[in-house]
Amino acid sequence: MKIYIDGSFYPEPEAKVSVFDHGLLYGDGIFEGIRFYNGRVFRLTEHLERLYDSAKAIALKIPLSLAEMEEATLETIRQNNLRDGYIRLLVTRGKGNLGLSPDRCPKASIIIIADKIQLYPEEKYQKGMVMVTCATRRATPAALLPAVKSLNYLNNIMAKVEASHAGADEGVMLNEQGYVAECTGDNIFVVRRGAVTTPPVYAGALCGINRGVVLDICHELGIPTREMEMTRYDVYTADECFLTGTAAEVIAAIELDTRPIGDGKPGPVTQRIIERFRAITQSTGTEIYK
Ligand code: PXG
Repeated sequence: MKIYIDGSFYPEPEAKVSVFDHGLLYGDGIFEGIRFYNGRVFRLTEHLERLYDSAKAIALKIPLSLAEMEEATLETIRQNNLRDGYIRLLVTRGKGNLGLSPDRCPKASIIIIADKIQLYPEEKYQKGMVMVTCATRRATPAALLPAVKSLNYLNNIMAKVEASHAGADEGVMLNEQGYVAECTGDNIFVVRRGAVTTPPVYAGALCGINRGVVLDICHELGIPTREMEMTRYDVYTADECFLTGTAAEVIAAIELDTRPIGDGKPGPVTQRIIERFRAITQSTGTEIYK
């Protein structure tokens, strides 16, 4: 495997960062997770735009233009001869000293890893995911902006730990007010009487790229959509529930806090959306090998 670091490619054992990198010392940095399918990168521009927005929000200057970043990303996939896989793109504050101020970090570091994707087991796609509500709340925007895809993921990781200790596949995270924000690494949707609802981004969700793709699919299929605050009640009493994210794509969720959602099986609206989603991922995107 060849990994991009600051303009050069390194074999995996030699792909290393400084122990003084503030990405490591303080979680000071941002990232993206991006999929490529069938020789095409899915929604590459949208992911890169979100990366540059995250950078702006944390006052981080990325030393490449968006076009240069796009080329570096494509070249990393080419160097690894892959057609299907996953990209992890990181921009850290770079090397500094032991003080937390980024003033001593002269240049941000860019790391791009292209790898095969580790998917959820096929059984989860057939049967759907079991979820619990986490006691760990989504970080409030007053403390850490949830729209920034930062390297500071401890909030979500603690929620993930809760979910897995409870024997569930995913955890539902609430915001400070107790409204549903999202899951630990996925956005959440419910279906009720044929209409699709997802929490608004201001409820504490990341503005997921696949969330946007699914809203577009619903419009195309004539399925009504709403972005509305939701409580656990709305999930307990939904006909269907599904999650979206780069790793999971679109996956049904069939239980929350021991209550089956609908009949406890992946529902027909979810299935229609999954079918359309798969067709779009296979047929659109930025060509890697031109
Ligand atoms: N919410 C959060 C908190 C995320 O981290 C999503 C929603 C979905 O966004 P996209 O743009 O991917 O549709 C994410 C992204 C993993 C993993 O291994 C998942 C993400 C990030 C890093 C790792 O499951 N999810």
